[in-house]
Amino acid sequence: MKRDATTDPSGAGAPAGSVTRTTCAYCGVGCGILARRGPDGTPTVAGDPDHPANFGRLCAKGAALAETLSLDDRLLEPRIAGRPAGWDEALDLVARRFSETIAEHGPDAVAFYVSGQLLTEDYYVANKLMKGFVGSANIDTNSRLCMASAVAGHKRAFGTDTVPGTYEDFELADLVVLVGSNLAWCHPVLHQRLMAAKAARPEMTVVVVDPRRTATTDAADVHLAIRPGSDVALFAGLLAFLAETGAVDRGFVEGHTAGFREALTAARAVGLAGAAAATGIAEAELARFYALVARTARTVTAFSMGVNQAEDGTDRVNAILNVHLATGRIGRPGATAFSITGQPNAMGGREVGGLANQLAAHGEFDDPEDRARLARFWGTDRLAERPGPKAVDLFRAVEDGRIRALLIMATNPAVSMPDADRVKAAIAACPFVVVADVTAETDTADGADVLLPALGWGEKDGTVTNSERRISRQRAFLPAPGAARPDWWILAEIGRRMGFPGFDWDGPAAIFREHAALTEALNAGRRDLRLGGLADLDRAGYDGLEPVRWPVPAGTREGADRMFADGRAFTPDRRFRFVPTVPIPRRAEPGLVLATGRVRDHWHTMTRTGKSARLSQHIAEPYCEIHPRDAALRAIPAAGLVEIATEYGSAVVRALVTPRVPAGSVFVPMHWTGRSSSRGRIDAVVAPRVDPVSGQPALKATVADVRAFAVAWYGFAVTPARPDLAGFDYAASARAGEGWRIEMAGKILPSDVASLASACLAWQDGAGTLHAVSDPGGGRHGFLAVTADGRVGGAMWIARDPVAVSRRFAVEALGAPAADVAALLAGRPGAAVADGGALVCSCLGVGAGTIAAAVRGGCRDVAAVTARTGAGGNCGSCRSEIRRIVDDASTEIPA
Ligand SMILES: Nc1nc2c(c(=O)[nH]1)N[C@H]1C(S)=C(S)[C@@H](COP(=O)(O)OP(=O)(O)OC[C@H]3O[C@@H](n4cnc5c(=O)[nH]c(N)nc54)[C@H](O)[C@@H]3O)O[C@H]1N2
Ligand SMILES: Nc1nc2c(c(=O)[nH]1)N[C@H]1C(S)=C(S)[C@@H](COP(=O)(O)OP(=O)(O)OC[C@H]3O[C@@H](n4cnc5c(=O)[nH]c(N)nc54)[C@H](O)[C@@H]3O)O[C@H]1N2
Ligand code: SF4
Ligand SMILES: [Mo]
Repeated sequence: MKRDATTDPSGAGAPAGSVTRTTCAYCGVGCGILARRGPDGTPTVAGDPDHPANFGRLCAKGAALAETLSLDDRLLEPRIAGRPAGWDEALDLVARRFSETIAEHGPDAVAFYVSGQLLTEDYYVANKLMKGFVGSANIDTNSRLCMASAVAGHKRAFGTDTVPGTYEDFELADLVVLVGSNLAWCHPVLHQRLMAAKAARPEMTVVVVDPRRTATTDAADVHLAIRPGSDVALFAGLLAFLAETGAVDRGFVEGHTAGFREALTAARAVGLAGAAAATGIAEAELARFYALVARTARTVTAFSMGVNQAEDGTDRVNAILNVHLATGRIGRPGATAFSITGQPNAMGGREVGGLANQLAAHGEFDDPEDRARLARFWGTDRLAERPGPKAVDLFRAVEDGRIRALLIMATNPAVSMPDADRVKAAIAACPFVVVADVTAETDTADGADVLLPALGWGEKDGTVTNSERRISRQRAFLPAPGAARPDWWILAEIGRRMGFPGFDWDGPAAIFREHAALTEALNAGRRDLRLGGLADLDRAGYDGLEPVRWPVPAGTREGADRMFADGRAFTPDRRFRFVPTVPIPRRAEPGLVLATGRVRDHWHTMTRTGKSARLSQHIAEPYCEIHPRDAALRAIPAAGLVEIATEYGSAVVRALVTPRVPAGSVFVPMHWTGRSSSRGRIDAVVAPRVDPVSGQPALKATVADVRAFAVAWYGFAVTPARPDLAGFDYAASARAGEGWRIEMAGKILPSDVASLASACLAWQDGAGTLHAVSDPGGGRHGFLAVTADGRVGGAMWIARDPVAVSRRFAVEALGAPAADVAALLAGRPGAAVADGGALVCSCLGVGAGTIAAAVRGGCRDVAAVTARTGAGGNCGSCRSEIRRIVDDASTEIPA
């Protein structure tokens, strides 16, 4: 995609023809990327074969990064109350309002809400400004919604927030247990590494613990479809089983841990029978899993949001860690517990103290030595003395006026916070809100007084830390667009203009050096987070920094491998701690348990992946997976609409009736916003209940009322421009080619259907021909706009039932010559044209129809389909979907 570099203050980015080594913008796997600029400057990306996270692999999202770099929706200048402003005016206003608010109401009246998508250097400055100089700990981050339970669990067991293992451990293990993780969709390259290791050593076993069938369970040997919320019981039962069967490593427990007896007592109260009752897994099957764990020394237990995002999330983490401590499976090759981080820099944010209850460099509020050293290092007498409010409480404080000036950076809480309508209202009512973002229009930016344009991926420069503690450089290769500036610069300017010392760095290298030096000043001889070996990197050294895993103490450059190999934790007595965990009883409320999460090709609130037509084709609409039994009970038809409601709010999404989700619960993705849908913002429904230890919201366990959303008509359109979705009872839009595809539905069909279609297609009379067809009963209508030069300028279909039009065919028709008007009006390819069907392989653009045709043509397994069609040949995250098509079709194939 071509970019306009006319207003670049810092040069033109990397020169045409150059290759820049950088790191992916998305998940915590932290893949290395080679960004090339073509002869005309057009960027393309490829996996970096030398990066130790991915060795050249990329998933569909990473591979499509170049498609998300257009500037059309970017925020390119500061805005005050909606009008463009200069940086000086905007920053002076922000600094003045923050200072006035502090003078009038105290430091706790201002707050920052930041993000694991900031670079470590940005994050460091945000935390220094708030905790060090404003003098409040009113800074929390979207990592509260993501990693907080893992952090709290690590600290309870290890005394520090340390991920002990490495990606290599996944490859060395004989048993990998994935808990509450849809690795195949959410961390595809790590999943691919795991699958490659398993293919090389078929004796390796992969077990997935997830109430739902997913692409990850499809690729596993064993799927333990536990009842939602029964993870503590599962792992407590396992601990009791290990003790009963003599599988406990006595030497390790006695020599290196404390609290085993209490944890075992709690676990025995659950036992095998209790675990079976709680999880809904038969005792015999559970015992088989337990025995497998008991006899497999090289076991990795990796966990993600199905564990962390729960009211007992921290206990779930410790229930898992207890099992690893009991067996001494920590810090050994192929034997570790492993928290998989979500965002590209969830880990880096933790290192600089981005959470309201942490100090920089893993320092603790309740440790006077930490506070004294930190205050000395920063040269401040205003260091915050106690933890600040965690995300949900922070927005409560905004709501009730305790917080009166708020800066939101690199996160979209009006969409991603639970009880999102309330959060959106709190932001709207706050006297002064600053939003720093790359996107001009977001649901959060709607409530801002000042918008500040940030540099995005490919433009900004700094470091990120991935799930295995590996620090990698993100490097700029694109010019800074418009007036956009780096996040660290925005924060440092605010600090300077508020009159604080120590905010005058000349670039991210200087900030990194300060951060590295601080880890040493705080932690040498006390904790493991040490970067002293990198504290003297000059500009060239920083620019050339190779991926390195912390700790990197002073005097070294090599970086570390796995942690805790010496069997010593960072608790006061250097012993690991067991934590007794007690399952919480199930809620006895009527309704279905709503779990929320992710889809393969979209990232969060879609401000970036939503720009790629390719990524938008896999799943183009918000949906609700619901079991056939629950759908039948509620008279919800396949592909009909459902309304999901709680006391907090409601949402309307498409029904996906499938036995892949268990009866009694539903699954809805978190990605749709007030911009991409009329009513698909699911966090409006989600309860703001939190884990009492970590403050992390239980985003996977809201009990909701789910019912059919009856409509009189359904519509589907492909259009060159996105229509306003606000007027529809239901609507969702997605990029398609150079235009848009829109799903619609309504309670009342307007009597003038043609006007509805013209409005939707933005059809100008005289611009060409608008063909129309209706069936005699009047239920089905097709409209086809053909431009003066004979191309499809848009099309729309309306029916009383969900529109049976080939989406792929319609999308591909947009802008193409309108050869077969009858076929186009029918919304189906003519007999001679094969329908590619729903997109399965985003990397190579292969649809379900093509794959099914290959299977009919004799391909009997995934490898054969890949050889014939290319599908699954790149990132591989669609292989389990291909396998499903092969399995489904194979029964139809004559032998
Ligand atoms: N494609 C894509 N990848 C991403 C992201 C994205 O937006 N899109 N975001 C990134 C981020 S920030 C994060 S945090 C990660 C999240 O990565 P994951 O945690 O893997 O993804 P989720 O879909 O949130 O949830 C994982 C699984 O938890 C299961 N689950 C629900 N309730 C329970 C339960 O009670 N117990 C257990 N054991 N499991 C349960 C759900 O069925 C779901 O399959 O993904 C990262 N990668
Ligand atoms: N129901 C439900 N809700 C959830 C979750 C769930 O599973 N279920 N998951 C939770 C989790 S784990 C997470 S991590 C959050 C994610 O939720 P958010 O952080 O709210 O989601 P994003 O869309 O990633 O928001 C990032 C914002 O920063 C902007 N941006 C991108 N790059 C930059 C940059 O370099 N600088 C600046 N200043 N801005 C930038 C983007 O345009 C976007 O507006 O959602 C949480 N919410
Ligand atoms: S797995 Fe995909 S999204 Fe995650 S870092 Fe690698 S390429 Fe990026
Ligand atoms: Mo996350």
